[in-house]
Amino acid sequence: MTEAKPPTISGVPDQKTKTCDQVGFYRRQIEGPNLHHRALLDTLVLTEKGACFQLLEPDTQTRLLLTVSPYKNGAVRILIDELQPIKERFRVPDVVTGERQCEQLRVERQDEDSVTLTWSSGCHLVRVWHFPFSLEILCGEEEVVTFNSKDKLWFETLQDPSRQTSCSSELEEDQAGSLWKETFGQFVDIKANGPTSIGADLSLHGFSHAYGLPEHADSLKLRDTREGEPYRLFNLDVFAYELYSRFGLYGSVPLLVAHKPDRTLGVFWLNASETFVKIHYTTDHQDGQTPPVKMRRIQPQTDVHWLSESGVIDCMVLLGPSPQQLFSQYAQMTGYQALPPLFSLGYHQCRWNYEDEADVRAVDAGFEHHNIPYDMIWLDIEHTDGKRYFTWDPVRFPDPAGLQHHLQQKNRKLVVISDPHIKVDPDWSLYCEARDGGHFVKDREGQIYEGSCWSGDSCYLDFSSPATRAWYARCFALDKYKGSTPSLFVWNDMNEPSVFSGPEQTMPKDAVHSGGWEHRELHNLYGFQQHMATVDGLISRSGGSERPFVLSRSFFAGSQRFGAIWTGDNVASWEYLNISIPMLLSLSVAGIMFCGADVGGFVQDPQPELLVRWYQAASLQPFFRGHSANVTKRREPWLFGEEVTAAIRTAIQQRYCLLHYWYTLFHQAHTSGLPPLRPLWVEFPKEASNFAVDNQYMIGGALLACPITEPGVQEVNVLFPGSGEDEIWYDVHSAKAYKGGRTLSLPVTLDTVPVFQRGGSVVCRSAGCGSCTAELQQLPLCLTVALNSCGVAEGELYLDDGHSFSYRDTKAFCLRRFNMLSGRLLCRRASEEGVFECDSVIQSVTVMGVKSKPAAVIVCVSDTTDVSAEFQYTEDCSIVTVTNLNLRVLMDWEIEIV
Ligand code: NBV
Repeated sequence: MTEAKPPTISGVPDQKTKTCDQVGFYRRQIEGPNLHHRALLDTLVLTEKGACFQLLEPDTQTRLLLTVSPYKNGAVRILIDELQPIKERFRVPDVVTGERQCEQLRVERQDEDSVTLTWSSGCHLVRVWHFPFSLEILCGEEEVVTFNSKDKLWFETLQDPSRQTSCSSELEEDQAGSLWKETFGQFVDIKANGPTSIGADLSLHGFSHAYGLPEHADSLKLRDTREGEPYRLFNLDVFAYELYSRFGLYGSVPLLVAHKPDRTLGVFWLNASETFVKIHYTTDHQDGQTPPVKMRRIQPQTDVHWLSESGVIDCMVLLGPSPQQLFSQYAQMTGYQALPPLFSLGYHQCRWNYEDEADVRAVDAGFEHHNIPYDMIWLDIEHTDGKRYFTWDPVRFPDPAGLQHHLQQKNRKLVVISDPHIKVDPDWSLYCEARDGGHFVKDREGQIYEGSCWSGDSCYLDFSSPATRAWYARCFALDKYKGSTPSLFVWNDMNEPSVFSGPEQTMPKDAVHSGGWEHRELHNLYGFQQHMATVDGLISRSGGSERPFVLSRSFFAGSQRFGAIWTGDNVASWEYLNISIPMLLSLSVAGIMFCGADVGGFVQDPQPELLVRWYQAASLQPFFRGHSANVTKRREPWLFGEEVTAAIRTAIQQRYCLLHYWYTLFHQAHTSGLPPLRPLWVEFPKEASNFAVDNQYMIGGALLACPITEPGVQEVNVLFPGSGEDEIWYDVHSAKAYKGGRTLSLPVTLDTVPVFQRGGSVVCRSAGCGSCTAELQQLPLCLTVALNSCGVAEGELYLDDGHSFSYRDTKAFCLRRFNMLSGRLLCRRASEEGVFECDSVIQSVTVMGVKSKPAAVIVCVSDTTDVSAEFQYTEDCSIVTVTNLNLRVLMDWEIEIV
């Protein structure tokens, strides 16, 4: 039996992952001959799916079929496959949702050099050049994107394996990379289909900022990769990952978002095999040559070169032009963010491991005792019987249902880990069921693949199979999962998948999945599909009525539909706290919006100051969980003395007070695709000075967060975006107003987290924080109205039961809008839809930016007579606070400041 230990746990990353030049297909494409494709324009056919034509590469006589499909939502899909493959090539399933409606294409011009196609009443054009082949997308007069502008199109066609013998001796170890067999250390990868790689380049005209492509521990703005490694998208378990690196981490989203003042653009490369992305920013014609007329384009330019190991070229260009439209186009393609249950937006307390039931109860009591709100407590792998997921250690957790009831009485929940590796144990019914049901991945010989992980020798569930997913989902049924109750939720870890005995600590690429597909085809989809199955399981166990909560470490494009993800095994250091911000912003830009980093750092012990700063930062991020490794010291918030406890308590309490705002932002994400966490350029798209900022961000459209991520800080530089004349920012604690368009150095203490509310917004908070979200839902609300320079402000509040699907099934929700204009604040319905009964009341309204003391404040509730309200005016910060209101959120009312 293999010992269940990962290859390193020392905190020092070791060199077991590949660099790009250790990857055969990458070398082949980079070092390979230049191929010059021709578009055979006379093969053009227009169908309801778009325009199809053939491409020919004369040297290799490769014939490809290109389909270009403009969609009604402003996306253009470029799909290239072999014209006549000897067998089907892999196409990524389950990611792109729903049927797309294609625009009707018309030929506008055609000659022997090019054909110009148009749609959308002539506003958009696609021009295809015969030789060298390139495809330009134009919006009006503006050339936005050119596909194959650098002639990097690469397509290794499937070959008859019988050719393998003749080729292997000459080519096996040569410079061009191994075609049928590749070795890495002691690992041998046998390629049943030989070389299958693909690649293409796109030039993005006028752009000099690109983002997205998670997951990497690096800056928000993607770097020019001419120096160093390209960005690698290959899901791996990397303990204590290296910082400022382009090596792949746990998840991948092949979406690159480029932004310039008048356009946001996306390139979505739908491929789940190992992928590299090279980025090259050009500011002007650096080679000093004047380009030919056909090539005369706006500078700067961003060239993006995608290289993947297999599959087809499936590339979607999302044309924006606004950031909002881009996010909506991407969400229409890959799905909207799931609306999380409200409790999952609260604070989560985790540790590897809480030892036993008594330990969990004691930690739970600690939160009560120290008056710190929280919603969910987590159990790691040791809660199981010998790392058999879906079981409980009989000694440490003899009464798991009793434990869940205990927590549930206080409206708190338990989360347990469920990894994808299944212990080889013929005496365990779950293993036998999976084996007999054909639910495990096979090796290249057709035997069940065995690797080692926490449970020792293990098999890996084949989540690519719908039957396996259905079987796995059923494992979460309350009657099947002994000791589970409806208040138990799930965490999928190690799902890259992590295989201690595998190459790069993952599954060999020649392992075989259902349908005979090699693992190489779908590697980056493994965690996504486990997440998908787990979510189905939780939904089904409630008969479809309750929203699930599942955290996954691995992810792919579309994982936002399932739940939350976190950034894995970070380290308790200031650098990791610092990098968590760009990492979460990159995830958010790429649609993975419910994301967070382990508070305090998973590996090693944080100093108290770091722990406090981490709590403060994470309380302003979507998924908020404290977690620590087994070998670290215990770090529940009350273990570091009263000053630290108080600071952590304040951070968590403030998070709870703001939860209605977060929940409203998640409703917005769920319906519009806009992420709750936004880089500054999303809200201030015209201000180039903020395009590379990644230590500050917006929470929704109203709050500017500047977490402190350095030790001993007494002053912090805050960039206030917006134009100085019009933009006003109010400190959320002191109400002090600052003008936009400048950077100021502001004093801070250990208790300070600089957060500012944008003039023009209305934010809803709760009057208290409660001990968990269920209590919070009972509390009255307070509005903070931040006036802009015209005395105007607006905001929304979304409410529903916080846990079920009735918001969707019976429209049991309400969306209210608050509008302040000419001294009158109106509360009205923001959506025609929605019938939700609730007693929530607005208890107080604070208006910031009121220049002089009002004579009176009058409240008018529909159909009743006006009454004067109690108010205070604070002159030095120009605030009016109206108290004792008790205005029902569901009613229409007005408050007039006279
Ligand atoms: O299950 C143990 C840990 C878990 O606590 C952590 O959050 C995961 O990222 N898990 C990784 C496995 C081992 C890490 C060394």
